Amino acid sequence: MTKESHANDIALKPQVARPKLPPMFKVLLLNDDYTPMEFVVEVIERFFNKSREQATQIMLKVHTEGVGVCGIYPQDIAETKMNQVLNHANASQHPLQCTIEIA
Ligand code: TYC
Repeated sequence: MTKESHANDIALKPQVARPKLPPMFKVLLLNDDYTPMEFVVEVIERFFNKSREQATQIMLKVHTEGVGVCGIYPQDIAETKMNQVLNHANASQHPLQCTIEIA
């Protein structure tokens, strides 16, 4: 048997196609005592593409429980959305806080 044919006899483990998914990040809103509810609902509608009804539910969850998830995205998109929320809140002089956390 030649060296080449022997090399070809080594059994290879059947490879399964497992396309690697990117790590996902939750974008969280935090409650505070000053940001108007209406402003928070508009933020969730605008930056997280939620309906008025969905945005209201998320806002109320944050208001009552202290924190709520607005969406889950790959890291670069999650960071962009967090920064958009923080820039808009700062420009509007509201103390609304937004953060990201690995899902
Ligand atoms: N707690 C605020 C109020 O009573 C409303 C609010 C909800 C603020 C969600 C921030 O992420 C927040 N006006």
